[in-house]
Amino acid sequence: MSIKKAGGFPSIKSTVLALIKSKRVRANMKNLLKVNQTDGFDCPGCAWGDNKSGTFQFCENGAKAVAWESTENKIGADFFAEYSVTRLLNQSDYWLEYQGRLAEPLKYNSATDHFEPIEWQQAFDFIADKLNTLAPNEIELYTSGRASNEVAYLYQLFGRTLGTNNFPDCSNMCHEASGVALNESIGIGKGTVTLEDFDHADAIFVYGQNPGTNHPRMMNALRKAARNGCKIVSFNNLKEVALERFASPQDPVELLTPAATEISHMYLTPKLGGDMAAVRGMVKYLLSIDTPLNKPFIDEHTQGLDDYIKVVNDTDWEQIVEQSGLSKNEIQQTAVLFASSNNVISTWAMGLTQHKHSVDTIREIANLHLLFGQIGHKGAGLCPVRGHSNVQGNRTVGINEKPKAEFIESLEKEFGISLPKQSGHNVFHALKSLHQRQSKALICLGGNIAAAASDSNFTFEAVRRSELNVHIATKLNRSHLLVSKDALILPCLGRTEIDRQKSGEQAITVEDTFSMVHASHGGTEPEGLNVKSETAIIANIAQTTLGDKPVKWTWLAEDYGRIRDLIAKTIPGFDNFNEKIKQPGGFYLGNSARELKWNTHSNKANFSTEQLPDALFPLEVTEQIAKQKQTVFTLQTLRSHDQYNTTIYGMNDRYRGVSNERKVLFINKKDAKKQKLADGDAVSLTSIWPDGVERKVDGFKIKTYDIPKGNLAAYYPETNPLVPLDSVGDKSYTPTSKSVAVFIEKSKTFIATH
Ligand SMILES: Nc1nc2c(c(=O)[nH]1)N[C@H]1C(S)=C(S)[C@@H](COP(=O)(O)OP(=O)(O)OC[C@H]3O[C@@H](n4cnc5c(=O)[nH]c(N)nc54)[C@H](O)[C@@H]3O)O[C@H]1N2
Ligand SMILES: Nc1nc2c(c(=O)[nH]1)N[C@H]1C(S)=C(S)[C@@H](COP(=O)(O)OP(=O)(O)OC[C@H]3O[C@@H](n4cnc5c(=O)[nH]c(N)nc54)[C@H](O)[C@@H]3O)O[C@H]1N2
Ligand SMILES: [Mo]
Repeated sequence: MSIKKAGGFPSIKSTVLALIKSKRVRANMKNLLKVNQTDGFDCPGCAWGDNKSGTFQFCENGAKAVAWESTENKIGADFFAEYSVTRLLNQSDYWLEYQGRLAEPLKYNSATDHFEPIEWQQAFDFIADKLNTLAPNEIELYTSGRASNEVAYLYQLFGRTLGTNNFPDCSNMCHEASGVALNESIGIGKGTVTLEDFDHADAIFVYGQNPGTNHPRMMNALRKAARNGCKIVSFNNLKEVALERFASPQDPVELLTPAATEISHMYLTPKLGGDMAAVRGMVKYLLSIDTPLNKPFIDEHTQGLDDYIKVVNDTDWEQIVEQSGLSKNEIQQTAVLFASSNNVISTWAMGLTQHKHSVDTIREIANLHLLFGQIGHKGAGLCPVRGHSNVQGNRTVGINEKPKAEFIESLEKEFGISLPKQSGHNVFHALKSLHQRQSKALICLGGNIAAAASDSNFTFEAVRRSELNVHIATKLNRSHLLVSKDALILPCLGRTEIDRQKSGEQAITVEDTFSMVHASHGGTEPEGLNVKSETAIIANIAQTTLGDKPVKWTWLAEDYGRIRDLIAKTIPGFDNFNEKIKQPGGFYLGNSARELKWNTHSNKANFSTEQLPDALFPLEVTEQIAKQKQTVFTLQTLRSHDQYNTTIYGMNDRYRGVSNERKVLFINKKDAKKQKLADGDAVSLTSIWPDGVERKVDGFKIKTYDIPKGNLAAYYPETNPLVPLDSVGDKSYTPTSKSVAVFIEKSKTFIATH
């Protein structure tokens, strides 16, 4: 069935179903009313901002996240006595998390192959003893972007005091390319706009992003803008229904009738990886018709224009059209719209960041903004829309394998110790190092590194080879089960729960996509759970490992305000931190580029001057593709409507018309016909990479779809076995999850798909 609009009544229905599934309808109704409210908690869903207006501030997918965390189901000693690790490994990701909240600390017993309960202090002693036998560079400290500022700050201080900058984090697989690109172009790795700017834009360009599913609250901003006459231009490889027509669940007419708001004024479907060519084409056209550039802005604030213009002139239209997959006419129309608008915002997400040439693509968008001075004024700017709810805050407070020298100096001054300055490991280097057994301990502050990272066979083995694995988590997942020797699971409080420490109830803080920092207080009791807060867990591990060096860790965790005082002393922008979070809505951290201050080497905003890439893939892969007998496609791996990254809430992808299925392969009708495939046929996918390793997944069902010829789409994490670990973005090391070279074959045997 084709879906005509996103949002509307089915969203409400799906919200209610999620509450029922949690078996705590009443408590979670209460929870939902507290989401993103001044006295409530920050939605554990995405990092979109909110205006704390007093009306509903949650969306269908935020409700799923809340209900998933705040479930009645629990797993503890009995569950783990029943299931061996080997048995659990045979279960799906969905099944593992669905069993419920992790209810007590556990340690793996390799003799019995079961996790068994352990006392908290024994767990801390065990971890400390092991860490104290290792060299600092043998320890990997992973973070997923849900951790609060307070725990993230303690965590980085702990790692650095141990002597390492090995902080692989989910950003490495996510918006790393945005950070690298924006730092080089405008001197700060964050977006320059605020939520309010969306009310003042007269054009919004949305690249490679599916907000209807992944940032549903962004749909409210887009809907409002569209209704006010703002022109929205979507660049997306797929026709995502929410970007076409959206019905607000808060508007009675749109809720109950077929009415909806048309979101996109123009909708372009470039080929995978074709956005840089599209934007280059826009600039080329505008230069060719002598469009007046913003000369005063360019002269005062930028450098490198002449070289950029030369590169643009040297790029020919043939290459632009071929690589973008768009017509010259489409490109010209969007260009005119950009240049004729007073205030333009560009937003993007994984469709831009997970390619080989992602950094150059994002810099090309920055170039376009610089040409017209579309940055640093109301309603204009660059907006990478972040994923995890506090992934941006984690970076701000020091989760970074390549810390800036000033930050390390500031910590050294405050704590009177010497800290490591050389770069540590990102996810790519951490997995390589674990695989080579050079790293020996993996501590995970949340997340699911094994399922989230690419090249599943290699990655699973890398995690399994670690001598010590420590997972601080709310729900059981695959990473916890990849054990050989010593492994511990330390269960923690979730965002929705009350966090009591010695000084009383605690608030944590988070930073959204718009650099707004605010407090979050959980509201429900963690009934029947022997859990600790993440902050308390990290403080105890640090205290047991390091003693009071350089701080009394557990004393800090008795009152999170003490941690915030340290953040205020060592990180710019946080003065009076404890006072400022009392303001409703929190406070704005500021953004240098928005103020037209450029923290780059040149002290100016820099035009980038890169050629278009010769191909989406490295030369060796391109050569191999040329020799291939089968037709080679480019596959993107993406999210369904019923998942949060590796957490699978259900088997439907409502907006794309998929139900009860996750192993689906979206393919153009003509491509399917050529391959003699029909809807429902089962196929295998094999990726192409020049290392002789077979990377294959099987049992994916064909679904013909509106997608450019030569491109495919399928869900992650099921497709992660196909993404070679070495296939990463230039300068960013982000896995190229949106461009994998693959060929398809009919499945030889019937395979049950879930
Ligand atoms: N409910 C829910 N919310 C989430 C998440 C979740 O899993 N579930 N994940 C969170 C996280 S960590 C993140 S990073 C974000 C992710 O948010 P998104 O980036 O929206 O996530 P994806 O599903 O990867 O979608 C990528 C989109 O880009 C398009 N695309 C892919 N390749 C290209 C390309 O080359 N060019 C163009 N123009 N388009 C392309 C795809 O068709 C798709 O619409 O969402 C966050 N919010
Ligand atoms: N092929 C492919 N791979 C991708 C992507 C893609 O688009 N395609 N996207 C990438 C992106 S953008 C990202 S961000 C990464 C995500 O990588 P991760 O952040 O590592 O993965 P998540 O699935 O978000 O982590 C889910 C787990 O977090 C734990 N958890 C949930 N809430 C809490 C909490 O409050 N505290 C703690 N301590 N633990 C909690 C639960 O145990 C749950 O199982 O995946 C990346 N991988
Ligand atoms: Mo992400």
